[in-house]
Amino acid sequence: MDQKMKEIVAHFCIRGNVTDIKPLGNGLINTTYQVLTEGDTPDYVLQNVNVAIFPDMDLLMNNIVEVTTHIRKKLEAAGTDDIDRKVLTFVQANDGKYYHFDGEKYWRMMVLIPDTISKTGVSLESAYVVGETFAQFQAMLADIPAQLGETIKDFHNIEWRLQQLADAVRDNKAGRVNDPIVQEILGEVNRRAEEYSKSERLYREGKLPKRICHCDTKVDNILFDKNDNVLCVIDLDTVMPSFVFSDFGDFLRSAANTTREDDPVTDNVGFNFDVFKAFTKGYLKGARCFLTPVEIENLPYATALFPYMQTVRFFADYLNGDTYFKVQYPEHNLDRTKNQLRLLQCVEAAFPKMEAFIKEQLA
Ligand code: GN1
Ligand code: MG
Repeated sequence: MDQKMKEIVAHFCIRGNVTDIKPLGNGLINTTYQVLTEGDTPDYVLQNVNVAIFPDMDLLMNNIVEVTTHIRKKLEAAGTDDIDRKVLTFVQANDGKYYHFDGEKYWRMMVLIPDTISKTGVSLESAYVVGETFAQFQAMLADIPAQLGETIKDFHNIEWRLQQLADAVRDNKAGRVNDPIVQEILGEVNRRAEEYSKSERLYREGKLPKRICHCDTKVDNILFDKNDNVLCVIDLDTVMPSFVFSDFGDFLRSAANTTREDDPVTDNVGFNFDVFKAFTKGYLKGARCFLTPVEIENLPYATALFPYMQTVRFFADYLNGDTYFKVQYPEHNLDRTKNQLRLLQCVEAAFPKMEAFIKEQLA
């Protein structure tokens, strides 16, 4: 066990004797470790937070502590059992803060929820339950008294993402812009720009509200138990005010893709309509009571917006020379871009079907 890591752990108020510290998970932004302790004391999750991406550690941890505390209270009020498995518990450092700065990096610690399963895909049964869970998540946070900040400014603002892409093309930092495939993808992205900026237009016109959302609801960020029940959502860094489209669309982006988001074989990519149906059914069951007609009407748009936004983000990062998302090989972000673009095309082809299904659900 690395001595330096052990010292970092020692700054937090944890219980038990540490026996091992090892890497955990596959996030593209932060770096995560598992901290094992002897005997019956809990194990922990230690994370090195990427402050190049989340620059305000105080705001970030304040949001997270407010959100987890609020959810915990709601679960308690509802008489839910096993609450420690249904909401994350963060651990204070010795100075009372919820993070530790070691002079170079920022660290935070949470209690590890044991016996969980992380997945990259979902079954139809769990898609329904996840839909209901996200509706409940949004409903639970609807009356949070604290004012939450934007941990990443304009995170899911598609106009801003398109601007970043335009800047990346102009700057051509990695010299990748003139490649014919890059030009072809640019054409596909640009001809849709106006159409997909709809959410921001509706917002400016006062027709679309922002609510507290998770904003990173990919399947990997959900913990399941051994019986495929949803326990809780993790990766709370991006919890902030956004359109409900964020959680709905971003979940389907990963769950309804017939392959993983970085599969380089685009023929493997497809839109699993059964997953869409099951998830939407569960989501509407829980969210119908608070969604506005504009929100409901635009759920098919939301399903397409997120593959579109992720195409734009992976693509801009590729053109910038891979400075944001972790890559394993030089063309990784390009492969992710192609994958998400193909998913977008599949989702677009299903628009009439999605609309008909939602109508049927509301009848
Ligand atoms: C990032 O941290 P991770 O891997 O769960 C990203 C999401 C992207 C996702 C794509 C803060 O999430 O927005 O949708 O990768 N998070 C941030 O896999 O940018
Ligand atoms: Mg993650």
